[in-house]
Amino acid sequence: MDLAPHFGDDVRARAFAAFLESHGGEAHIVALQDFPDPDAISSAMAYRLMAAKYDIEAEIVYEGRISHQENLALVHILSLELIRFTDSLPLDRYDGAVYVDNQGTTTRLTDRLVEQGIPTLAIIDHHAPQGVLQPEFTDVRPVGAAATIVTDYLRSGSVLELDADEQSHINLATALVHGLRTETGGLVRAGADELLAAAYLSRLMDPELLETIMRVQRSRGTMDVIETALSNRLVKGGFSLAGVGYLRHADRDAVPQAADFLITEENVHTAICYGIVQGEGERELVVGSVRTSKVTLDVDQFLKSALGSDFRGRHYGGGREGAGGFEIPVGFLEGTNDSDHMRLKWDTFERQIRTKLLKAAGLTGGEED
Ligand SMILES: [Mn+2]
Repeated sequence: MDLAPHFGDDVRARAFAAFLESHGGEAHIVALQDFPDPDAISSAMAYRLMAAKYDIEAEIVYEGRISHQENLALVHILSLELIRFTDSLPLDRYDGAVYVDNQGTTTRLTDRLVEQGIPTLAIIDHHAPQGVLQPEFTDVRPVGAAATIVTDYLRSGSVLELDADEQSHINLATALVHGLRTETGGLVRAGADELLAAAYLSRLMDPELLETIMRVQRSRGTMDVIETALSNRLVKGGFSLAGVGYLRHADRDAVPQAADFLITEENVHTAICYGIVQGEGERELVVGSVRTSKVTLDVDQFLKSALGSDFRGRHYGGGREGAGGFEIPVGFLEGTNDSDHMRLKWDTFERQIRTKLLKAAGLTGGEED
């Protein structure tokens, strides 16, 4: 575990300010992962506000869906402008692309932006280095949240001084605290860097606003997915594996929520939940979420070695400390309504995923039967 502090880095903050200055007056696209979470959303907000200082117009774009009720609340309550990508959005209007809380591997926008020849300007992220894009400015720190990094820029005052009388600054500070909280299990898994960032933001955030964002209940669909995960789970050697079958695109975020719930069981240190999400049109994707409390388990390595990569060498999964996820395209097998065929398809994916995960976990025997 890396114990050196990563918050309070004035050198990086000044480098970020210099980067923005050299791009003054431009239009930037801030590409978020396909299913943006509060860490990504709040960090992108911070980029937008800081960039505005240099007359840079930053638009926050994502291609998937915002499905978690709390995330929707965040967007609505703070009336954030997030753009959902559709083919009618002309990408050539942007001078450059910025990736926040991701390194281009978890957004479908990457390929589109590269194809359009949009230069990769910056990566600000806290996941393990992916090395796919070569940006002009990189700040990848092994901290608990992307919000930690952007808060460090704000703290340094190199770009902009936050003002407690400015509503947009209060909203940003509140959103960043929400990002820090959700990314660290309510600060329970927060490192010193996250706590320093939260302490800095506490002077500006609005607790009532944060409570409003958090006071959102789970949908029926999410409860159903959690119920399925509970009844289907296989507990073995501290691992809890649960396949939940098919789920609607809108319920996609129920998968990490189910994993969050499964890890609360006695003697379980690692919970993995997965299902097949049926997207718009006929797209189908196996999505999975991992949560672990086992400090010696490197989730990123675990998923990469368990699930491997596609023909282009892109890993199906990855992660950070304590959490991770994976996405596997169903590909040629997608798009059928025949119930026998659908059951067979699920059984095949379920068996393959479970076998690979148990093998990587060192729990040989693969299947329970
Ligand atoms: Mn994050």
